[in-house]
Amino acid sequence: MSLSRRKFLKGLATTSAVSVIGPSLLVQAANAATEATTNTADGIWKVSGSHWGAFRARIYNGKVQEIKALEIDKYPTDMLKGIKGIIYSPSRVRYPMVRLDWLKKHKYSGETRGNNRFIRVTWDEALDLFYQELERVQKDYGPWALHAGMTGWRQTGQFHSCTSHMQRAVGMHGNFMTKVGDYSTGAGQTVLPYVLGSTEVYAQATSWPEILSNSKTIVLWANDPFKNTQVGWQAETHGSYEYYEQLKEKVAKGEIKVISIDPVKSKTQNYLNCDQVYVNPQTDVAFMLAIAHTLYKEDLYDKKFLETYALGFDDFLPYVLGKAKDNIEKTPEWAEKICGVKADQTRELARLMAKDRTQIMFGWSIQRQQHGEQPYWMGAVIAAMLGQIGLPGGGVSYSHHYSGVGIPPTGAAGPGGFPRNVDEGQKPKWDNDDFNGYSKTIPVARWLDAILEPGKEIKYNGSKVILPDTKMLVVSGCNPWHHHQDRNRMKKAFQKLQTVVTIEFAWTATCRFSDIVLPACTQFERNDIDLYGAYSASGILAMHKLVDPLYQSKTDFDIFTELAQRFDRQKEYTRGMSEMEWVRMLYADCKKANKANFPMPEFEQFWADGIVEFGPGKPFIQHAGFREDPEINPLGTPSGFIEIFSRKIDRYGYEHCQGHPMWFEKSERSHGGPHSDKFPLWLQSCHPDQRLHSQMCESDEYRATYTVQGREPVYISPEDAKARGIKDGDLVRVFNDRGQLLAGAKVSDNYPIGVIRIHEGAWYGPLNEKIGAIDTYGDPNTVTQDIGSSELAQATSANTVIVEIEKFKGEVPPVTAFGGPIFES
Ligand code: PGD
Ligand code: PGD
Ligand code: 6MO
Repeated sequence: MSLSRRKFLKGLATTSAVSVIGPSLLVQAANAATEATTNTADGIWKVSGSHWGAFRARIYNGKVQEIKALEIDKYPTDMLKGIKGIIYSPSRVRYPMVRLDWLKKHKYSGETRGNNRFIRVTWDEALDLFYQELERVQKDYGPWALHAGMTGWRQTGQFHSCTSHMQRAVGMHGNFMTKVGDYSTGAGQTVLPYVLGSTEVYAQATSWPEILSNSKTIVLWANDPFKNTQVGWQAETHGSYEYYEQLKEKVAKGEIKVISIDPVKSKTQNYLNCDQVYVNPQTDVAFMLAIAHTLYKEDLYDKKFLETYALGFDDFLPYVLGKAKDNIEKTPEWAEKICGVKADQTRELARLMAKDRTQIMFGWSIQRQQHGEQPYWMGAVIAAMLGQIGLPGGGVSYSHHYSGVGIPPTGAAGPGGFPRNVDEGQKPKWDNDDFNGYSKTIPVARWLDAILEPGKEIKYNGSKVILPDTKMLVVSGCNPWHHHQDRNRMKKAFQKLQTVVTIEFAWTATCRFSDIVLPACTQFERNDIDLYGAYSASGILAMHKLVDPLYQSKTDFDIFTELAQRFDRQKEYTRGMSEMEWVRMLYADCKKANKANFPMPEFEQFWADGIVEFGPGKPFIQHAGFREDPEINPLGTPSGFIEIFSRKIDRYGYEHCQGHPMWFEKSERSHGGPHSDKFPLWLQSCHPDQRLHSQMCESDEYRATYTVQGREPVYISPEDAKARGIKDGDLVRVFNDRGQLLAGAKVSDNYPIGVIRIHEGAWYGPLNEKIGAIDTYGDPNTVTQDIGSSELAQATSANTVIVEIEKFKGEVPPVTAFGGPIFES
């Protein structure tokens, strides 16, 4: 196998005239050696992978000098240029650090938390303190007082997946509060199981070849896949871009019509040169109801499909016709006043979708808003009315912009990972599961409420949650001072916490607001193994250590081995195995699982080659089985059918998520919505084109390619800029009643009046720790709103936020976000 594979790679290397799909985004795949580790005159080349792409790195003089895309990645991203800057960032956490005031002055008082004054301690001192704090909290309070349940975009690699290491080790010491759901798809993954029977957001969707040969219309609803498939949850190889290229050709030839329903001209729209339907932000449900109204009134809906595959259309219809609930008929004219889409255009779109094969593809941003459950539910209703669910190139999907979804899947098994939990039969040192009446698990985005309002009872997904009185936080593999909303509210909450421990390699704002910071190394300083292609399971990649851990950093595995040693659980934690023994075992288990269908070489061969490819996948059509026979292949909903009306949700009796999808006004909204007279601009905090959240923001040189006067860009329409006397390149202040931030104006025709954008993940750099202090770099979460989507999902509502913007006047403060802590000794 390996010989033929090598030949194949050599062939690629000599004919590497790969297609390039946009000079600003993609760099040409590199000619490179074909072995995982190759010695050349100017250094050693090693194979590895990352969220940003699989690559080869040249190491010379003990330093990573160069990164080139791996040959299998034909559409590498520009972000590969930022990787070196992560390793050698001036913002690296170099040593174990402890907050000065916490250590020396008033321990457990958070008054000055965030002042960034730290002192260096030894590893032993830091780990002793960490251990003592775990002991104290379990002894004085109980498991409810410890929150170690947060997760996030840990770097790639199945063995070193760092949150698993933290949770296994801390879990061997004692129990802790944990979370359900995530920030990405909280509202969607909660409502869709009631409607379509699975989360859908983390499900395989119809393969692109099927779509390209069957769809006549593709509706990208709040979806920018060309931007967002640049990064993946596992080692990314950008297989989807081949299909985007084909789609672009078909759009140019008029064979497929693509419509982007988005207030902004997205990167995908610009790339495909496709149509756009502009919709006022946060108003899509009104628009969708009007589409449903047209489909019904013009008899364009599929009655037979509804009868055979769906339940509850009759319960929903009176609402559309104005005969129930608010008694307003959801005509296109009614919707126009809310969503800004002309009534005739709504009718045209409805007719177009009903005319021929139509695939609706949702992005996720639209459900990270107040009542974010509604657009997804309503999207499923429209798709059911169109009657194409289960057909190739028809129906609705919620994941086509994510991690290899849509690339024909091979069905091969990927390697397993390091266990997150304690092993069966093992007990934690503090074997106490008494949560004192508090809930053990809370909806992910409500952890700050728990600190601020302990004991509060909230409604959640048909049950009640009692928020635990959090005293201590342990953070690894996520960055809450990026991912959570409303920084000033966070500051208030963090003043109440007793102890915050963060394990990190980058001195993020989360480190700044911690008490103990332990320096982890990056993924480039350890050996690992990963699946590549994610949902397509295209193959397995070796992740070779490029350089030894820098400064005093250690792998998370080593850090938690040493912590576990302090309560005599070292052996249980490691199972007596080293890093490479684990990597070998994960490979061996995977080889065994794939034995019948995907023969894999011995480990040594794999490690030397750097890659195992599983070959091309097979086409997949979402919900085809259900369409073929809904009795034999029912959906996972209570009835087994598509639930346009959910009795279960209806019975919960919630105000903002009732028995069928509905339009609800938002707490704040631009374009004539609530409070828009005071703050007229909608701030969207979409996912960055040149980062993964906050990761790579620390890559100084790469950051300098997009910043404006050293600040995060805020994109604004020419009209809004002109009205405020703002020019491209100006320093501006973005503000509302919750906070204020500095950013650099980028005036762009892609934005309509009333809409501005700052990409999420811009590092928070407050002028000081005081509540209200200006953020000097441009983190949008300085001004976002921290409320739950509804009683159903309680998910983040990051996109329900309005602001004002002005040219910055006065003395310009320096950017405080980068470069690490203030050393006191
Ligand atoms: P990252 O920046 O990826 O963000 O939030 P998340 O917290 O996942 O943070 C990962 C952190 O883990 C980084 O600081 C990185 O250095 C660290 N890390 C990575 N690998 C390792 C490792 O191996 N060891 C250790 N010790 N540390 C490591 C993402 C979240 O943000 C998500 S998924 C979404 S969808 C949300 N999106 C938005 C949004 O659209 N708008 C706003 N306003 N806010 C959002 N927040 C959410
Ligand atoms: P966004 O870019 O935030 O992406 O994927 P998600 O789909 O959430 O938003 C997509 C589009 O939605 C934008 O064009 C925006 O204008 C539009 N939109 C927002 N609100 C509305 C609305 O109310 N109505 C309509 N019609 N459109 C709206 C995020 C996904 O991306 C996630 S969760 C993660 S964790 C990954 N993160 C990254 C990343 O950080 N960087 C990159 N490059 N890629 C990623 N991919 C993943
Ligand atoms: Mo996400």
